[in-house]
Parts: sequence; C-alpha cells; structure tokens
Amino acid sequence: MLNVLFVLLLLKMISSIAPLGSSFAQAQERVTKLTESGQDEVINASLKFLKEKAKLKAKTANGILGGAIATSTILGVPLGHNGSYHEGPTFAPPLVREAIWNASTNSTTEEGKNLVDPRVFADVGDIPIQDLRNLGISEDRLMNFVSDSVKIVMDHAPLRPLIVGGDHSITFPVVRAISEKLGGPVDILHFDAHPDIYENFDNNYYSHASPFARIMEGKYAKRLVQVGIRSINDAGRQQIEKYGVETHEMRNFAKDRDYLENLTLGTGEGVKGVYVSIDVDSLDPGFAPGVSHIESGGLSFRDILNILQNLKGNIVGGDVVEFNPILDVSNRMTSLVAAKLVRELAAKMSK
Ligand SMILES: *[C@@H]1O[C@H](CO)[C@@H](O)[C@H](O)[C@H]1NC(C)=O
Ligand SMILES: *[C@@H]1O[C@H](CO)[C@@H](O)[C@H](O)[C@H]1NC(C)=O
Ligand SMILES: *[C@@H]1O[C@H](CO)[C@@H](O)[C@H](O)[C@H]1NC(C)=O
Ligand SMILES: *[C@@H]1O[C@H](CO)[C@@H](O)[C@H](O)[C@H]1NC(C)=O
Ligand SMILES: *[C@@H]1O[C@H](CO)[C@@H](O)[C@H](O)[C@H]1NC(C)=O
Ligand SMILES: [Mn+2]
Repeated sequence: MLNVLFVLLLLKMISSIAPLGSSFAQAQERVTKLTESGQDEVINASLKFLKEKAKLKAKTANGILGGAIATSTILGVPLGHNGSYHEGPTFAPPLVREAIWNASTNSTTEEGKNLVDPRVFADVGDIPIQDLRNLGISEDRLMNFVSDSVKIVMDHAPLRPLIVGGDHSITFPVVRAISEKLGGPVDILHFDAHPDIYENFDNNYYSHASPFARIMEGKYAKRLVQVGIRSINDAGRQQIEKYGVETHEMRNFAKDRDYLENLTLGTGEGVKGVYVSIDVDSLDPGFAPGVSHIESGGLSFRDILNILQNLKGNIVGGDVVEFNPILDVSNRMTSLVAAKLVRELAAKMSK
C-alpha cells in the first residue's frame, strides 16, 4: 500500500515538473517557475514575520507615557559577500547584540538615555539573508528583500532603522529604501577607512566596495560627507570628483576637526534627513582589530563620538557595518566597540 502511494506521489511530482510529451526546455522552465514561486513564499513569510515584530515594538514604544517621535530600531542584516574571511561580518549581529547587553556596562548611554526604555531602543531581530541565499535567491532579489525589510520597519512609526551588518554592500539597498520611502534624497555622514565608491569592483554591481557609487548614481543622497578616509587610489579620487563627494581624508583630520565637530546635515532643499553609516574600520585598528581590512592611522573612538554627538540634523537611519568577529581578539573587544557605536548612534537617533 505504502509503495503504491509512493509511486503515485512520485508520478505526481514528475508530472508536475515535466508533463509527458513536453520538451526538456519546457520542463526546465517549469522547474524555474516552481523554484521562484517557492522562494517568493519564503520571502513573503519572512516579511510577514518582521511586520508582526515591528508592529508590536511600535505599539510598545507608543504605549508608554507620551510615546516617542523616533525609536532607533535594530535590524540585523548579516550579509557577507564573497568567500573566505570576507564572510566574517555574517556572524556579527548576534555578537553585537550580546555586547550591547553585556552586564559589564550600564545600559545608559553617554548623554543619559537608557536603552531599556522602549521609546529609545527596539530590536526586530535579524533578517534571514543567508537562509534566502541558500535557497538560491538572486542578488537582485536579495537586495530587494533588504530594501523591503527596511521599509517595513519605517511603516511602523516611531521606529527608525538602525542596521547592524553585515558588510558595507547593504548600505545601498538600505539607503535606497529610506530615500524611496521618504520621497527624496538624504545626506549621508559616512565614517570609513575606504571611500567604497568604486564604479565597478570585481565585476560585482553590489560589491561592498561600491555602495556609495550605487547610492550617488541613483540620487538617493544629496550630500555625502566621508570621514576617516586613508586608503584611496586614483580611481577613487575620480569617483569622488564625479559625484561631488565631500571627502575628509585622515591625513588632514587635524585641520578638519573643528568643521567636522560642528556639522549640520539634512537641511538642504528637498533633503529628507541624515543617514549615518559607520564602517568599524574607520577606527584605528588599535581600537578595533576585528575588521577585514586593517588600515592603520585611523580615527579614535572619541573622534567619532565627538562628530556624532555634535551633529545637528534629523537622523532617519543608520548602520554599523564590517565588524568581522572571526578576526576579533579573544576578549571580544571589537564586539564591545561595535556595540558602543550602535548604542551611541541609537541614543543620538532617538527622540
Ligand atoms: C508575495 O507577495 C507579493 C506582494 O505582496 C505578491 O504579489 C506575491 O503574489 C506573493 N507571492 C507568493 C508566492 O505568495
Ligand atoms: C562582556 O564584557 C567583558 C568585559 O568587557 C568581556 O570580557 C566579554 O567578552 C564580554 N562578553 C560578550 C558576550 O560580549
Ligand atoms: C545602571 O544604572 C542604574 C542607575 O543609574 C541602575 O539602576 C541600573 O541597575 C544599572 N544597570 C546595570 C545593568 O548595571
Ligand atoms: C563574489 O563576487 C563575484 C564577482 O567578483 C560575484 O560574481 C559573485 O556573485 C560573488 N559571490 C558571492 C557569494 O557573493
Ligand atoms: C558651527 O557652524 C555654524 C554653521 O553651520 C556656524 O554658524 C557656527 O559659527 C559654527 N560654530 C563653531 C563653534 O564653529
Ligand atoms: Mn572600510
């Protein structure tokens, strides 16, 4: 009996993939369609799960005292491109989360906001980017999934997305989503050792070395202010010229410091706010050894906080990316450093 059922089932499977008499090409097309619709189901289920979590967090933030105008909301995007040690940032979000709540520090941020207050800080978990990848989902659809996830967070006021990466490639779909949702460009404050603005790196449209080229060509940002840059070549300088990027190279930092510690962003005509993107390798490796591209001569932790804490502007989103736990030291120092960047950015965003 079981055998008969099995054969029937097998026949049904075969017939649903390749009806008798159809050509191999037709059969292949059917398999592709079946696969894509299965992938769609998984994507839709993931978005639905995220929506329910965001709804609940927004309700909690709104339900307390007077509610909030902006609640910084962690969304983990554990995407790590391209094999070997570059995949390290895939493992970052859970470690950053653990470090945020490490009992060795108090949950109060420097200027006095407490992260346990649901009006200040929320967390909607990680999106299942590697699961989707394992299902063979194309890069385009993967990046659209990142954008759709960010939009879901933004659908639930007062939540605002604070992305924990993942590598820097995710900044493009995130900023694209924010700009589309707000109906105009943002200004970006970008901390990094690298300008990440290659027109084309390794023939990969979505490379972690190219997000700012994609953002600028898509006109998702008006001003792009880069800080900490100390690894830049001719191609990079040409791109910076082409897109009118305001790049503050590390070698001139002493001169630029006063200006950078007094920035106003996001107020130009038609500009919808400020996005803050922090690559952990903007810090000197002495402060943050757990990164994929060690580049000496960087910012101190206090340099970043001075710029961030003095920034004037409405922060509509942000990210902390490129922490690579595989290369961290044994007391998890870089986890704690990345976590403090998240905590202080969260405090600055929330209101
Ligand atoms: C997934 O959701 C989209 C948009 O809501 C819808 O158009 C599509 O039919 C859904 N796909 C599946 C397989 O449920
Ligand atoms: C918590 O903090 C301590 C002391 O700073 C550190 O040694 C430990 O690795 C941290 N643990 C986590 C999970 O981040
Ligand atoms: C942080 O400090 C506050 C008092 O300012 C205290 O009530 C709270 O228990 C502390 N939290 C932790 C995790 O140490
Ligand atoms: C790695 O980069 C290449 C281009 O160099 C790209 O074609 C490929 O899709 C990437 N692989 C992964 C796993 O992201
Ligand atoms: C800060 O910048 C504003 C312009 O945005 C300027 O008016 C002000 O004088 C600056 N303050 C300092 C202390 O440099
Ligand atoms: Mn970098």
